[in-house]
Amino acid sequence: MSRKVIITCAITGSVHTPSMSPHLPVTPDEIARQAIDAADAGASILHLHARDPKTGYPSPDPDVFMQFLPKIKAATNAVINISTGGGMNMNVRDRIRAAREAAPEMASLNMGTMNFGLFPALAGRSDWKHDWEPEFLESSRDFVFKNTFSDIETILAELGEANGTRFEFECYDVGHLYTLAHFVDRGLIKGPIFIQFVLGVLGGIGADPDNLAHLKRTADKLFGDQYQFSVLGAGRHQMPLGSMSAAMGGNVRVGLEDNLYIKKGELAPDNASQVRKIREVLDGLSLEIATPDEARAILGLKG
Ligand code: KMH
Ligand code: ZN
Repeated sequence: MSRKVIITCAITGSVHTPSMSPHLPVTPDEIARQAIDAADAGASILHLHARDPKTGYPSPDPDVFMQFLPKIKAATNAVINISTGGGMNMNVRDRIRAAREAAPEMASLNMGTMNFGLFPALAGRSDWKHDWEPEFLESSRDFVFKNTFSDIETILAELGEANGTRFEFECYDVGHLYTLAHFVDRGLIKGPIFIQFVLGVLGGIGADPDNLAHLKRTADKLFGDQYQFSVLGAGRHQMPLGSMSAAMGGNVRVGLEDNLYIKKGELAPDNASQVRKIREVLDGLSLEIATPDEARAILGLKG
């Protein structure tokens, strides 16, 4: 099979707040609708968080996930990827509840503890403005995203070993690749390994081409041909670094979790618009996209 590019779309996340964009999906129906449209546009993996249906506050509640997961599964063949990163005010037990219960083909696994800077609020853009947002953004100044070695072990055991879920290993810095290699050495992680290089989060590696090249060189050294990579560039770095990933032999993640814009100064009307935009780039590079089943084969998913 010639190389196919896997597009992941991260639909809502837990970083952006509803007032930042009226197009950020918040209710279960909105999340389902935008996820289905993103899959129809060519995303083969859907990375999913949940939000409180009334306030838009990030939620770990499996019951909320169950209000949109069945709809997405009924309407698409996309790979479901449930976040275990959760959100700022969740502990790791909360963060893994939904993925434990839903036993998806894929879940995220964040490979280290770090300071995690959220993005500044752009106030006054929508009716979805809620009282919790100013405090949420203020407290993010001291947000330590906790992913200890034992947290990682717990997720590998309770999701991976117990349920056959495989992982999007989110690596925000070079050291996270060495942590990943440590778990591979211990036999707790087996290939094919799917690494999401995350660039441009404040507290992680900066978003520039040289850093991406360094991450890839390091992963080549540590994992040889046992891995696939994808790139998530935060904010305005999404499309440039995604395009660079594709040109370097990698895959791409887009979605409103990572960037609210479709181009400078213009909010993305939905997630599907970002999928279509990266598809145009891939087309221009004569690269084909992977279907969900092709993504399953490439990443060794349980299907
Ligand atoms: N929000 C992204 C920078 C997760 O859900 O596990 C990383 C992320 C974390 O997607
Ligand atoms: Zn996420």
